[in-house]
Amino acid sequence: MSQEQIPKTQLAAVSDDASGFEIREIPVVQANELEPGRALVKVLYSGVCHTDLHVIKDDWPVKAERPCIAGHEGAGIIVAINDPISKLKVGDKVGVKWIAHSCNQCEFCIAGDEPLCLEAKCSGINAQGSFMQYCPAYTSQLTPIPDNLDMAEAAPILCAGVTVYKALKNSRARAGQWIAIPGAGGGLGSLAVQYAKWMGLKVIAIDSGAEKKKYCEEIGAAAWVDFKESKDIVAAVKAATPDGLGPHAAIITSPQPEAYLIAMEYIRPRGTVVAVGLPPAGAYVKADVFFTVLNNKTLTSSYVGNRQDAIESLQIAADGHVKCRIQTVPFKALEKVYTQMAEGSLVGRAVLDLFA
Ligand code: 8ID
Ligand code: ZN
Repeated sequence: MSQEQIPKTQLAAVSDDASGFEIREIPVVQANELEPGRALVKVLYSGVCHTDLHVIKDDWPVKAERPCIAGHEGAGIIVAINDPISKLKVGDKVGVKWIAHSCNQCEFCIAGDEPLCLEAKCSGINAQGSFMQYCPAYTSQLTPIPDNLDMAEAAPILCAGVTVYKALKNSRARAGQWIAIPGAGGGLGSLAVQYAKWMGLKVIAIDSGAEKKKYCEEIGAAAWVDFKESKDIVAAVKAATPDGLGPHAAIITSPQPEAYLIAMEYIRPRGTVVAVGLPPAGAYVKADVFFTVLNNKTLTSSYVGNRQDAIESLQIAADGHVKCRIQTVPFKALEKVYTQMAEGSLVGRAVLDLFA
């Protein structure tokens, strides 16, 4: 069943409670112990998403089943499989995503809305995620990774990439139009800038600090607004469009609630705000009812993507149209990555090398 020696133990980042996590040795599920419908994935790289930090801090109304192992941008190789129906096989390069499992038979799955499946399992919540060297993953949501895409570069696409790619589709913005991206210097946001540009959109990047400004301009943002320095963000975002009416859409990728209080104001009439960032419980979107109606504005949301979105977003990266700025660090640097993420000093994505 297995072509390579599978060790008995491995390192995993295990969280016992909301105080944090510990990287410790745990058993590896052996090939003959794999449940039906599972593959053992040797995780080579895993991106660190702000979601992982929300999960281990118990930020959200949905809590992890503990002990939990977070991580959902895992790029690895199948080393064993127990699934006679799946076309996947040992040696395949695959991605472990946020949606770890879906039934693929319910109304939502059949319509391509697998993230809404009532039986969905999520990495770190009720399925083991990619912050482990050998992940016993469900085959139902494993995503093939194109051969010509570097595995470390593929990792951030598995959540950040697919999520913003889908959100851009849901924004209804068309080539030539303007889009605002709060959170543009972060993992999701910096990929959103690039997918948006590839789709022919003009981007107003909203984030803070000279390094993020420089990076957003390098990857093609047409305008920049610093949310910490700007006295009037709404006016600055509107002024960035040639007619002063504001962008046609906004994709909110900020993990903090403030960005949700102003976006419905700065989009132009008939514009769309797409909620993506997931601030801690108790965050609200602010929208003036009268002007939302008179100006026909839309508030919508976007939650990761389906299997096809994942395949498409990876292919766009493999074709060289988007490239996440990654900082590859050893597994033991996870704590430091979380600290940098919490203080907002990370540009692009940190990617863990699970075996370094
Ligand atoms: O399916 C989904 N909807 C989905 C999928 C994946 C991730 C949602 N998320 C959520 C995460 O849970 C998190 O809440 O998206 C959010 C962003 O994740 P991320 O991109 O992984 O976070 P990051 O790399 O830390 O980047 C966040 C950026 O936001 C900026 C920060 O400076 C940082 O660059 N930011 C903040 I904090 N407040 C801001 C504000 N008010 C802001 N940018 C603009 N305006
Ligand atoms: Zn994520």
